[in-house]
This record gives sequence, C-alpha cells and structure tokens, in this order.
Amino acid sequence: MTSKETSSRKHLDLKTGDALVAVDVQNDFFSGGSLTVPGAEEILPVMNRYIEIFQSKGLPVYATRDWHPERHCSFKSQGGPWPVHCVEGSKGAQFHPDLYLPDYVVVISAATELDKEAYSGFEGTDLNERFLAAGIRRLLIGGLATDYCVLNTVKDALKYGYEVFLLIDAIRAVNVRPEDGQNAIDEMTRMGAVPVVFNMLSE
Ligand code: VGL
Ligand code: ZN
Repeated sequence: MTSKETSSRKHLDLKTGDALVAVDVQNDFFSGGSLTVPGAEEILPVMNRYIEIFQSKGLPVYATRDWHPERHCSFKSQGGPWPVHCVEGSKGAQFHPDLYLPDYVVVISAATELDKEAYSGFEGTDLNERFLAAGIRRLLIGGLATDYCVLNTVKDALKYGYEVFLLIDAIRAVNVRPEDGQNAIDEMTRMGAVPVVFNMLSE
C-alpha cells in the first residue's frame, strides 16, 4: 500500500459535493424522553463539531427528524414495537436544545405517514432529489439510532450511489439486543460505508 492510500484512511478532506446528515437528534431519544437511546448525550458535542466544520467550509447540513402522527403504526398502542415517540409538533419531537443548528440547515421530516414505518431519511421524503439538485455526492452520516434510522439511511444512501462516511463518534444504538449497534456498524461497513471519527477531518 502506498503512503497516499495509507493516509487516505486517516484523513478525510471535506470538499464541494459533501453533505452532513444528522439523523433524528430529537428529545425523545435522550434521557427523559420516551425512547431513550443509551449514551445519546455523548454525541451532542461531537455532532456540533461536525456541524461547525461544515458551516465553516460553507458545506450543507441536513437534519432528519422522526415525525409521526399521533397514532402512528409503530406505537405499541397501535400494535407496533415502540412507545409513543416523536409525535409531530410535540416537545419530544423537537431537536435536542443543545444541538447546534445554524439557520441554513435543511430539516427533513420522515415517517410521517400513519400506516407506514420508515427508518430511512430517504423513504417518503425528497432527500435524494435535494441531494441531486445540490450536487451532493458524498454523505457524512451520524445521529440516532445506529440500529434503526442511521442504519437504514446509510443503506439507502449507498443504494442511491452516494459515498458514505459513517460518523462512528456521533452515533448511538437503541440496542434492543445488546449486539444490535455493533451488528449495524458491521453491516454498514460491509456494504461500503467508511467509518470515520472527528479528528480525521481536522487539519
Ligand atoms: C428510530 C426507533 C423508532 C430512529 C425511530 O430514529 O432510529 N428508532 N423510530
Ligand atoms: Zn419512530
């Protein structure tokens, strides 16, 4: 392996065509919320640094949010697997107050249909069309939760042909089974997502 190939694994140079995708950094997934993701708090300062570096380079940031109708099919009360969470317009559905969201961030609401679960930010949204219109070719993806919405957003991104960098230090898993998060990371990397951490970006 040449030194260039070696170093390309340790460093990621952000450039035009790159976009950051912050998946579902919403109150209900944090402690005190209805569908707590263990360790979710730990991603906030890291995600904020990713957002700041994108902002400083004039690169786009997209924030997806789980945005369910009040009786969404994924809720236990409707026969689904989850407690009521991220109901459209509710406090729990708001982005975490400590998430740094510059004014230009594009917000994408997903899983808005009553009878349809959608763990991918692409599903039932115009995310792909927006990326195509903006000339986006590479995605840096982090957020919540590793084993659901991050996993499925990454899989769709790869399916649509984007180069995907998985923000290992800015994701956390629900871990219904304790191995779910690691299995999801393994699956994403097997499919071609490249795991990165923040210090690979800083000059
Ligand atoms: C999610 C479970 C249910 C997620 C959303 O954002 O990963 N997980 N709804
Ligand atoms: Zn949900």
